[in-house]
Amino acid sequence: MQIRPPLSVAVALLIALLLGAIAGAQAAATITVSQHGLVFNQSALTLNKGDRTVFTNEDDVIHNIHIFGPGDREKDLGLQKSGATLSYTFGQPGDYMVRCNIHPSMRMSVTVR
Ligand SMILES: [Cu+2]
Repeated sequence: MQIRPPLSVAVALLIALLLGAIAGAQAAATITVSQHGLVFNQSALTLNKGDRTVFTNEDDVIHNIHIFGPGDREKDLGLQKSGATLSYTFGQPGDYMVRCNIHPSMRMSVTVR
């Protein structure tokens, strides 16, 4: 004769597995990077794939964020007026360089894991 666990035990195990899977999945974060005094407030940033970065322009001048990623991937976020915010989601793991096209000394590195 086969011994079978009661259905309630099987359901409880299934729920525990599902909750574990949900807890293990990392929610995407939003990180704010400010541009103030012609510098990024962080020189190096480590993010998880899918995290969103919000760039704020706290200067009185226009900036132009340009992102260079792995595999010659690049993205020009365009002109950013004083007080404006732009966001970018780093979708692929790798090493990125972020700079301002107008002020080339403004640079930061981003590592996406
Ligand atoms: Cu700039």
